[in-house]
Amino acid sequence: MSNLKEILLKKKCCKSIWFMRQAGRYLPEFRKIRSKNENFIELCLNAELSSEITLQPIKRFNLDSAIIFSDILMVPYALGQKVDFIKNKGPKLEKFNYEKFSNNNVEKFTKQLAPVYEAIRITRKKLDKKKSLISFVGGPWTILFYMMNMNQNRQEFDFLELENKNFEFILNDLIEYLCIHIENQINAGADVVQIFDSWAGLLPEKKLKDFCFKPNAEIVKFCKSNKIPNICFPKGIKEKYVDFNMFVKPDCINLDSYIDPVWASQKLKDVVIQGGLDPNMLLKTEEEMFKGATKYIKAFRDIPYVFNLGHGLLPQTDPVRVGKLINFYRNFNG
Ligand code: 1CP
Repeated sequence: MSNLKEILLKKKCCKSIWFMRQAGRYLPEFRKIRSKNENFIELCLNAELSSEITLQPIKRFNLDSAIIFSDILMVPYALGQKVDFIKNKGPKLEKFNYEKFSNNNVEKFTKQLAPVYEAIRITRKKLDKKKSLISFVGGPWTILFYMMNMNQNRQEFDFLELENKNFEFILNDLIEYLCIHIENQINAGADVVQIFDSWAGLLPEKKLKDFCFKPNAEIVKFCKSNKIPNICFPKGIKEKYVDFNMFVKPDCINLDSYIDPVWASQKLKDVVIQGGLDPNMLLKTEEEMFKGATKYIKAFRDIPYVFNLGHGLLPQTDPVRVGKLINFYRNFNG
């Protein structure tokens, strides 16, 4: 078995499996910790607990990689914007203030996130050397989306506002801070970084290049110049996955559930492919789940592929099912 870092750097064909949101609400051992820690940001800033949560799915399922328990919204938090997680409504950020934002500096930012780096150091010491520890950031557009509170009033948000020149400045500053966060996580002991551009699919086609392709390309360029294995996830951009892959050239690209795996195996070149299986498949019958997984395993039989989902594990997923899917994948010889 090779670890994820090696698979990404050498574009190796080799079995490897982990899940987005593997450290999360479907696990009773996570819910137990969560119930005693009401403030989600504070939980992410508790290095011991963050490390313990990161290792929970590894202990239970012996997955091939661990992903650090944190959140993409720790970056706006570290840039001085208050972040609240409202039950059943998702995250809510304090109104954006440009002056406050531009008063940030690298030292202050890094200091705010010190517990995340400490959690990585603790986890790396405890994690089997053969397994990769994955760090992550949000894509610049996705972070901007939350910083401008577009998630709370999506209907009202006028995409013409994207013409606003200030957005370009903010995006460029964000790219810098995101690269610093990546570098700090790698220096603390993470091996790989995943860039979650979860809201890329909301961008109008004519904005995709400026708000998604170019910012991701800058981050990937930074990663490559520092030999940091990287995974991009431009969720929801449909057939534009092809242009994204050619423009950004990441080491690995994560598919969402709308991308047909056979199409992807023919169209996405010179890249390791990851994920794709619809997390809803884990809520169906076992037979349907295995059939769904088989489609991905077969489509990517001859190219480097990392088994994962098209989005995070859902909170209502039965952990027993997760175990069955892992065994199915590991024992697959068809
Ligand atoms: O108990 C709870 O209520 C907290 C739920 C939770 C968890 C477990 C949130 C709130 N974040 C997380 C952890 C998290 N978030 C991880 C940890 C590692 C792992 O994967 O196991 C990661 C990688 C993220 C990344 C993240 N946060 C993304 C990108 C991936 C995606 O889901 O698209 C996004 C968009 C967020 C924002 C966020 N954090 C939490 C919520 C409810 C949201 C909003 C998501 C949405 O609006 O759908």
